[in-house]
Amino acid sequence: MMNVADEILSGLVNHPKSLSNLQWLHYDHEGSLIFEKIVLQDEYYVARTERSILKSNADEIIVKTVDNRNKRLRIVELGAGTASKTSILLAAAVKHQGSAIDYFPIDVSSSALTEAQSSLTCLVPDVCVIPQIKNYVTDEFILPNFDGCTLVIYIGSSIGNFSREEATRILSHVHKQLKAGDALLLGVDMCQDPAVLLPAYNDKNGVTSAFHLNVLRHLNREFGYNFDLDQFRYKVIWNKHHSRVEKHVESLCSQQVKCINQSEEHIIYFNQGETIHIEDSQKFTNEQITMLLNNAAFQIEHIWSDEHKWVNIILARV
Ligand code: AVJ
Repeated sequence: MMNVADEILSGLVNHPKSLSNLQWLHYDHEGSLIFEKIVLQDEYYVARTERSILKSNADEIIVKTVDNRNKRLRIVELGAGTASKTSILLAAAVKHQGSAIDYFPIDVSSSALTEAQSSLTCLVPDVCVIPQIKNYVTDEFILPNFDGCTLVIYIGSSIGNFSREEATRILSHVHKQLKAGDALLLGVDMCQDPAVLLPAYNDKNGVTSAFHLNVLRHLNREFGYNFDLDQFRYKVIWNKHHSRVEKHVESLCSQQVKCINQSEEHIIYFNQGETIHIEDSQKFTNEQITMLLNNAAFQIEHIWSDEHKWVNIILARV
């Protein structure tokens, strides 16, 4: 297995250049803060829509998840961030169970988890928060034994940031840790008009642009690169064939970027207009998402959606 610095370098010397398999590079402290601003942008319908589906259906989601009233529930969340949407489900779970519940948020950003913990303490005091700072793609998360129902929450359509193989691997790994009766709650963004999709990833305030350019800043700070952020710009493309929004960072001129790592020096050459493919947001059809879940041995039990069918929240069973 390559180490992280080598993976980054190889992504940058490849043609075409791509870091889209290193999603977590977006979520340093700064990036996590910018992401919290993205979800407030008018154009970014994904978070807003998902929140409203959760608000309208939280009780039903919990009732359907815990099919047996005598069973206790615990909730695990992949890529929990600040858990602001999850608080809706946690409140419904506490109400349903009538006692405190354990919540295990997993995220690469320790600052986001700290924020999650302190805001939940105020919002839903009957939740016992047990955070794990982890990259759920590369690291195994281990759960203590539990004689009840485990619900793994994976919302925000983050599954869309991964290739099909990786997405299957992530879901299969979740499946391996669950037992009969446990469930997965998956939030996915569905296929729709590029006229809605493109602005969602290119807001007029430039927040999404800043989010992606911040990856270069992260590389400068942590991995010894010297990207000049003024010489790059953010570019978004709708790839119809793959049904995904592709996010790129484009070089504004022909230039060289240096990387000094463990006293070795590397030079990355950019042509004018050359891009680094930095992130994908896959948009799913019903068939695609069903297949993805089935490939990871999950069965769809129920789907909640919004009036436009933009976002689906899927309860899937082991
Ligand atoms: C992390 C999946 C919620 O792809 O929609 C938002 C990340 N990137 N704007 C998405 C993102 C640019 C986001 N999710």
